[in-house]
Amino acid sequence: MTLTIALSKGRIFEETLPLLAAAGITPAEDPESSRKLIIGTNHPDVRLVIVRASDVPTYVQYGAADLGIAGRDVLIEHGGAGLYQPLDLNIARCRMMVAVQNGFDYDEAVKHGARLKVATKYPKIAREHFARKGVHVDIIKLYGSMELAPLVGLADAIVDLVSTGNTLKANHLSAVEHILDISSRLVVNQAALKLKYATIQPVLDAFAAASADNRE
Ligand code: PRT
Ligand code: MG
Repeated sequence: MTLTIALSKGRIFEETLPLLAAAGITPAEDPESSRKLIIGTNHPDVRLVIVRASDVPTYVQYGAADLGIAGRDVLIEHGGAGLYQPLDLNIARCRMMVAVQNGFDYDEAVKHGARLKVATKYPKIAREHFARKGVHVDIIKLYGSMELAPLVGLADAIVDLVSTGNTLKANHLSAVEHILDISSRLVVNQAALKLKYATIQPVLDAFAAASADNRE
């Protein structure tokens, strides 16, 4: 029975390689240099499909992939329908933060009760965060480079992922609130888990054992 695993290029692929190795799976090609979207492995029955990070839950939800790896950010925005999420892999870790331009008085803006303009790729997370705080916001949906928005007057604040903090710093922004800790999780199609249990379970076990090393 063929097992299809959905992964995104870049940090998730890089950090998943050791987990795949622990399960005895070696990709036949490097997606960074290959233009192929379907990549075989040393296992005749295991293939990887390379998709946008935010598309991974969708491929798994509809069963086009049996397994996938996606950030908690992506999973919250997707909603998680049809997905079993058995394992936090503790890879691609970062924090979801609120950030503003240096010198912008965020506490005052929030206290003042005026509507805050918030630019983000994560409207659901942002909306829920400000609703919990009782702050009125206008959410401006962007698809990338949120850091630019406050610099050109598109927004008062951004909700974005931060890992080293270098991108904020380089753009004269500061983090003012920590919303969530983010890491990537294994997601499994619920029907595939039943139908392909014998193939999937050993992969789950290998990933669980290998990812235990990622815990602090
Ligand atoms: O890049 P693309 O638009 O195709 O998709 P993507 O950005 O969703 O994919 P990718 O591969 O960049 O990220 C995949 C997952 O990695 C995300 O869903 C997160 O769960 C996780 N992750 C971990 C991060 C980061 N760290 C991260 N630092 N995703 C994005 N960033 C970006 C952040 O948005 C900001 O622009 O890196 C910048 C900040 O980094 P620092 O180190 O300067 O703070
Ligand atoms: Mg990216």
